[in-house]
Amino acid sequence: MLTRIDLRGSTADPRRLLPRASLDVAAAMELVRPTVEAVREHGARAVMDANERFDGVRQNALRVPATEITSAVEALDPALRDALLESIARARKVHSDQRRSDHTTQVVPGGTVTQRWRPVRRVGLYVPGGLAVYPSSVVMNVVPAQVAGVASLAVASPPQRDTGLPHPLVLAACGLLGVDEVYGAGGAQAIAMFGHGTEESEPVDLVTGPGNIWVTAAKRLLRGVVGIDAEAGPTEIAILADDTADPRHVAADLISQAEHDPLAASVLVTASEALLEAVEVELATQVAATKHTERVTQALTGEQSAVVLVDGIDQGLRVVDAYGAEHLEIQTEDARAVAERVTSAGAIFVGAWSPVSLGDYCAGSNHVLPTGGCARHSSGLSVQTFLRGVQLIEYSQEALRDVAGHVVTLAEAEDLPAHGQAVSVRFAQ
Ligand code: HSO
Ligand code: ZN
Repeated sequence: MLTRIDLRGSTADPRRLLPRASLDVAAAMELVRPTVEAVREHGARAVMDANERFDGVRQNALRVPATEITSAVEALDPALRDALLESIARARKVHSDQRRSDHTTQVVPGGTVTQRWRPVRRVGLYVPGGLAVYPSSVVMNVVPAQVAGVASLAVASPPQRDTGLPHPLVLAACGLLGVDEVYGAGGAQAIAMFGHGTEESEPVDLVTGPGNIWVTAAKRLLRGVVGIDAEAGPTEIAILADDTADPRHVAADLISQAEHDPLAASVLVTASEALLEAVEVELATQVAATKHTERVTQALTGEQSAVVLVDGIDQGLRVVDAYGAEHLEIQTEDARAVAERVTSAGAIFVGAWSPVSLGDYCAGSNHVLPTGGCARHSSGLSVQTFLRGVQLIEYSQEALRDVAGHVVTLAEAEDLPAHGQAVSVRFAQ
């Protein structure tokens, strides 16, 4: 079912040989530009027009009434309520440990630099609709923002055709988290609403959250007007596995992320032909038995998914580093030691008992992670995403006098003598 890429014996840079879907975000930007412009000019009316066009529902207002959030919480199935509360509690526990404290460095006696961390004031969190419903993404966006101390937080998610409101489970998750500013808005128009603001919603300083290609395109158009966390493309799982891995687990995990989207990527990296054959057998039965067979088959047979055959763990590590997966599972002997050697991945799931779907919901980790190889330079959502660092510089007269000569020398070398003068004037008689 999976395309085979045999890299055994190859010394070439694996990056160009690895599968990856190509998304034409530049073309999408041209298509969403009129929507973004209309929202900038006409505000909420333009958001509602676009919602009507793309989500098929005419709304009277975008903001969800507080009573709707309360009733969504009340209508929650008790088991689902417990599961969401557990997910929230575990995420809070992990994200609380990510908090940063201010730190002052005494550079010299009388000369200090303080690194101060302050939360972004207002953020817009986007929760996608699409093929599934994502209350778990509400948790993953809201918890780090709250832990960081963000004062003002708005959530947007596409309106349902029958109610004009976001999905009840999204509303319920907002209610459980104490979020009361929620909008029924999807796609590019939601991102434009956050970035430009409307008569009913103040513009935000930062937008976070995954979304489809239209959301990504709108984020690119608005970058600069507003801060953007990262571009989250179709989801990806890479599994580095050897003979000790259970083929049933490997197949189930490849399928789990393929279920998100026909464009999702599932990549198995192994030196074991025996494992590869056993996984193929498992895939055949498990794909046939799963609920979303069509979507999963499309994802697994798409150009973005493959089995990559390698010589051993060392080459396997070079391959997974070059790929920079959103999610990487290590299902090998001594998995923790192997995981220690990985340098590029959004999140690493270590050993047989840490599947990606645990991290999607209840590990305590965050599931908003860099895709498309962005793990080579970016991180997943965390408390840090919602903090800004400011440096405070404070020198005494003596401390400045001691270093004045060096400042003047460097300023003159750069042919910026007024820089030097701004120091020496303070000590001129
Ligand atoms: N695997 C997705 C997140 C998710 N899975 C939400 C289920 N619900 C991207 O990390
Ligand atoms: Zn998932």
